[in-house]
Amino acid sequence: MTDIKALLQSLGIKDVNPGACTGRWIESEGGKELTSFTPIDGSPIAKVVQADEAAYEQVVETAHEAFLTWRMMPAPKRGLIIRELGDALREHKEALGELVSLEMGKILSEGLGEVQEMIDMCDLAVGLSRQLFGLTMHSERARHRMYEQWHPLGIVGIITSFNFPVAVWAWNAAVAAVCGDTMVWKPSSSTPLTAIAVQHIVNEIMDRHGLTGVFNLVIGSGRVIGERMINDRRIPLVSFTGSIEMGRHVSEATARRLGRSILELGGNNGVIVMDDADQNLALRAILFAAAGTAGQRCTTLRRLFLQKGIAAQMTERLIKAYRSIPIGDPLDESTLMGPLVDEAAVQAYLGAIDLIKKQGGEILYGGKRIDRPGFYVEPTLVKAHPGMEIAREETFAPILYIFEIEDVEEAIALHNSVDQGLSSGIFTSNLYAAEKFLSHEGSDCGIANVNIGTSGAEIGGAFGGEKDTGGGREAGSDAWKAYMRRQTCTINWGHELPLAQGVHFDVEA
Ligand code: UN1
Repeated sequence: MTDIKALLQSLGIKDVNPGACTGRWIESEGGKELTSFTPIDGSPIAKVVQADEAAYEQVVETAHEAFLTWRMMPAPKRGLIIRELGDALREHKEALGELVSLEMGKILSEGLGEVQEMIDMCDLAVGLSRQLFGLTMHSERARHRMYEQWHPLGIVGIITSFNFPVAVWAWNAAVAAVCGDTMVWKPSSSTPLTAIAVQHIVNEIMDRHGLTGVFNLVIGSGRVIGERMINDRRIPLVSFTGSIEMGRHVSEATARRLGRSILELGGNNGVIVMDDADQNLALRAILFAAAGTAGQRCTTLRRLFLQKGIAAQMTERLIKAYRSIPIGDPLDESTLMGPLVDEAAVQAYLGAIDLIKKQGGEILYGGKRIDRPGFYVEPTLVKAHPGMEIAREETFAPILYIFEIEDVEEAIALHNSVDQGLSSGIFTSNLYAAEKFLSHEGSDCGIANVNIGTSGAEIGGAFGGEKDTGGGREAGSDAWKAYMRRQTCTINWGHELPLAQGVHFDVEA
């Protein structure tokens, strides 16, 4: 059994913690207290005094001041600081991973995996710090040189969700930092303690270098602090992870002031299993993608399309496997499915189950709350039909809708018929089906996999989705470009002034 007190202490967390930090912790006299509860049994862990107006102002002012010096440090030197952050995260991996499990409820192996994802991001950002490349172009004018370069942008607002309370911060923070930006992080009010723990780790490194204001934290409600951030002209970019509804609001607010946003919103991810698939492989992938993290990933598998030749057999095997998923305390090593995050999540699950029944879905397995303290529900399998409205929505819980399909064409059409477009997969050994799925006639998602489930993406690729998922990209590939401003430069090193497009404008001068 974990000694919670010792764990919290080792990460710098007190009974009551200030909710704002620039490197120095800021007390908020007018701040309301927020209690963090563990979903394991619903008991309180520790408290945070949320940032008040004055604290928010101080944080943004400091982040702006810090930007003016941070951007002057050469990018590879900024990379060295992120290398130290990666090292510190390696040291704290066990404790921080455990805190993620305690505060958010995912199983320990996934909590540790999340910290690993942060470490991987730091490594990627270190390499990136020497690769913030721009292109050169051939100018159409003689003795002209044309190229583009990337400059730091300013303050990045990072608004994260409870389900990946630390990894998604790292996707943004590690990249933003090497790009020369400073940042203000508003974590989910359900997971303030993991954010405080990360801030303590960051502070130690920045202290060593005599730096403040690069990595900043403000804990407060979306209605107060989130609203301030998205409307704040001093924050040129807001990276938001959360619901489609909130994302639309963030997009509108930032667009109104011609700011930028990176949106990582809801998914309604699907997997197609063809008759020729390796069924064992498919089964394992489906289980992790649908029941892993108790269905609370934006990449969670929610819709399964089984080709008719294997549909009955696969469904039977799934029901059998669902029966044997060990559910319980996420810190217990034998557990594979922990609780939902809170009571509201349980109510949303129960509400969806009601609608499933009303809309003609058949519950094949699960559908009930588990009778124990905390927020546990049964992973649920539903025999669904295409007319079911509820299957078009993202319910953040372990509910998997199963559809039977004739062929790959029908499967892709059904798969693409929802509003969201995050992650997708097909299981097949047929080249035609696999390539069709990956082609522009295929999956309309930001992520498309063959013989792999929908969740558990590596950080090396750009992460994000299309349609109502918001279009943002984070983490690897060239996602860094969103955190910088592009400048196109043309230099005339000759003694003539030719104009582009062959225009003449000759005046005696
Ligand atoms: C999320 O659920 O918001 O691909 C992010 C995955 C993880 C990230 C999920 N690497 O499932």
